[in-house]
Amino acid sequence: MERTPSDSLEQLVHEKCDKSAGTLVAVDSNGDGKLDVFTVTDGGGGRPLCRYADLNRDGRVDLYEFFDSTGEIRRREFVYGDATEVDALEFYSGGRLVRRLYDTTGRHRVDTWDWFDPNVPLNPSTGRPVHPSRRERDSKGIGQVDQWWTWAGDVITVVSDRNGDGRPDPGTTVVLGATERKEGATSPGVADGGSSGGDAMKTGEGGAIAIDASLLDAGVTPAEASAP
Ligand SMILES: [Ca+2]
Ligand SMILES: [Ca+2]
Ligand SMILES: [Ca+2]
Repeated sequence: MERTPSDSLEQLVHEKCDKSAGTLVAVDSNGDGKLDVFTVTDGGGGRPLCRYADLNRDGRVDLYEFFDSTGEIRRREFVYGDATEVDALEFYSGGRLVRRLYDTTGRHRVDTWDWFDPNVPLNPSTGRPVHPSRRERDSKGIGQVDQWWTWAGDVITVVSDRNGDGRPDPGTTVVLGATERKEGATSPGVADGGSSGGDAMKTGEGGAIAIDASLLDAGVTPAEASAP
């Protein structure tokens, strides 16, 4: 289960979006007089190659998008806060999100790996999966996976490695479910793509396992910059 930096897929490495590859088209998407969405096209047919944008208008690029030969999205990189490093990296297949790497703690290494099932319906308003189908986490940031999350509908089961051998241990199962939510619990939406953190988790017989509920949603903010 250990992840090694030699596996390039597992690194949060920025891919170049360079205007020398084609023609740069800049747009002021919000009309404030400042250009904020920059698209590199192939120059010939105008097919987009990549795009970068400053979504929160702080003068720093926070989103990069890359397109395949058919013009579908194939990769997104997210840069949060004041960081210059990539915080999250998404991979798409046929325009659908299939895989995500996430540095949730700012350690500049992946600590959360998400897989998305292409058969799960998308959220119609965002066009994104409502949740991953599977997740592994290195919750301690020590380079070893110690949590395994699986989704069945919006019920999430998390098992953990408590003794450090890299395998889930009996008695660590935590179920984060829809049931208490339907009965009027405190964290609506948390398990199905909402953005709130909260405490919807039910601790199983194991107890004392730190599950970061803020990670329950499909995660990274979708790109307003999908506009041209
Ligand atoms: Ca602008
Ligand atoms: Ca920004
Ligand atoms: Ca174990």
